[in-house]
Amino acid sequence: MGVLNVTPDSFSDGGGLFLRDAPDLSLIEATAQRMVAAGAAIIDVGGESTRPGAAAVSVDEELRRVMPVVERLLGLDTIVSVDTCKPAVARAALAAGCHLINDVTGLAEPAMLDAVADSSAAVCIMHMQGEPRTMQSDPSYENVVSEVAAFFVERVMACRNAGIDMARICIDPGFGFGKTMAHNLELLRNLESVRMAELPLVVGLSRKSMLGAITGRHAHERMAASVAAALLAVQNGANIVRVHDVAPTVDALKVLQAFAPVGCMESWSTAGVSGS
Ligand code: 7PJ
Repeated sequence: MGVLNVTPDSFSDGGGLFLRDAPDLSLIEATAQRMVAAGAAIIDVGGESTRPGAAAVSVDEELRRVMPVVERLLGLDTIVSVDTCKPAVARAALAAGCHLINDVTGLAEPAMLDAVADSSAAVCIMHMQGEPRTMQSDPSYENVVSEVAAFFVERVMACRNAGIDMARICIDPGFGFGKTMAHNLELLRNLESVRMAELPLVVGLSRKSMLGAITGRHAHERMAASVAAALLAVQNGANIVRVHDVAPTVDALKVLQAFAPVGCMESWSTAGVSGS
């Protein structure tokens, strides 16, 4: 899953896809096309920064940023994902034909459940403790692994009650979302313990601050650290990795796949490797 931020204030790519306060559609399409050519199967479009302390964005502003991009990307041969927790944005994106709603609040808003249920699209349920503005102030858990696993059970049940079939759901432990370094490490080491049935596990570690804390590097210098983290995530069971640097990640995963024991990466494929 390649990350395509259409925010003027994203911490990891600094709003480079904006032209005088509006999304630069030609540049955005070219960027997405490059990710697809490099092996991304999904492009995740986000119009609201969820980094710790980021300002909230209005519905109108998020629609203005995201919708032209979604419409443009639907012309490409890729799965179009929209990273939003706003029902109005999800409804508009789904009406336009987007394939996946990626909600960092795990469909916390009841209207989000209905928006997804009324479509045939897939959904990614991510775990977060607290809310973006304050989530990193003092995250605390008795047992982060079992609490994240219990959250997935509760949210998947809510989805099913709303009429969203299991086959449409993937889950994500939400690295860095209301989690200390120790919590993130605990989750990564025990990724299989948060798996629920056959649901695909999504992991996003790309350029995150835990990699900055480990390497001492700024967001735009974390590519090698991010590739290493993606490899670890896949080795530990991730089925989808959400990354900014698609080409180097796909190369690393091809090497992992070539050397991995037969059968241990059955649920993993990249467009470049398998053609699927
Ligand atoms: C994630 C996300 C993640 C999913 C962001 C960033 C912050 N969606 N959206 N998983 N992170 N599913 O990219 O650093 O980890 S925004």
